[in-house]
Amino acid sequence: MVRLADSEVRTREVLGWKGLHLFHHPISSCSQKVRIFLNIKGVKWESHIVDLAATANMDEWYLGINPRGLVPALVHDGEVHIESNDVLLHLERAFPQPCLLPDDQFGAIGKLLHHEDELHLDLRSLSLRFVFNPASNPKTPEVLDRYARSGSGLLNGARDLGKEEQMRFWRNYAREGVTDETVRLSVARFRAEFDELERRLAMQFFLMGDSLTVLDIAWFIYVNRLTVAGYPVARLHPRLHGWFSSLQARPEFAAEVALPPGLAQHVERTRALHAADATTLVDIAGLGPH
Ligand SMILES: N[C@@H](CCC(=O)N[C@@H](CS)C(=O)NCC(=O)O)C(=O)O
Repeated sequence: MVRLADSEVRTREVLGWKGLHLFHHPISSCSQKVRIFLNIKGVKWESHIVDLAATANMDEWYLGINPRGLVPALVHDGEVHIESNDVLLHLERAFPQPCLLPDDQFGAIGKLLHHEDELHLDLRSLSLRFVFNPASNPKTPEVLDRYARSGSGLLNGARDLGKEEQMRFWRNYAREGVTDETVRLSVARFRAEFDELERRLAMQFFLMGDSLTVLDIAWFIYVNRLTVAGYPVARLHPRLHGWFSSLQARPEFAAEVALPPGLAQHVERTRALHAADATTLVDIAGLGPH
């Protein structure tokens, strides 16, 4: 579990905060995951939006809460928890009802969540190219330098490799954007995972059996983002699509993934431009019907 030692929280004021405070962003997939979880648990929390487009996550103040500069981050009665899956594990302990992580599935779900987290940079690459498609890169060299210099760079007393991974990702993105080769690799990784989920759903209604668990919430978010990016989930993984649609019909899920109208239009425009020169996700990854 990634809980910061109090001495590592440089934005000291949050140590005195009572209750649940979530630092998040409406469109961030990991934030959506935690918000759906909180909706299902029915607990009250206070919202602190971190403006990712304005790179507020790379400011000294926020790095004093999450030294990796990522959302979400949770402050619970003055304790700082980062990494969305660890936040969920903490919340499950604090609010056990309704149960989303049965004791007898703790190990298996933990492993599968770790697996999901490993695909996060693939999700980000595909989102950048096919969903956000920014006109210019908000992570300018100045912002990245500030990010590198700010914050402790330490987590639980050790040099934080997580921040270094973020630096590598953004420096690479500044150099070459998201290349076709990256698209192909990332899509192939998702396709393999989705095939595995499709197999699971042949035998059961939810990913771990007959009850909804945190694993369904985690993968729902990824399937949602890939669908928005243009991945043909319904055609390639019909059972996964059915599972996704049934979750999407629930208000606790739907409310958190609804695209703001401005972004929905932007995605449509991007899709039309890509379709015109045969550079949609389906075109590049070779997923078209042959
Ligand atoms: N492994 C992390 C990943 C968090 C992450 O990458 N969050 C994204 C939003 S979904 C973020 O904060 N990106 C920072 C940025 O865009 O600069 C977690 O699960 O919390």
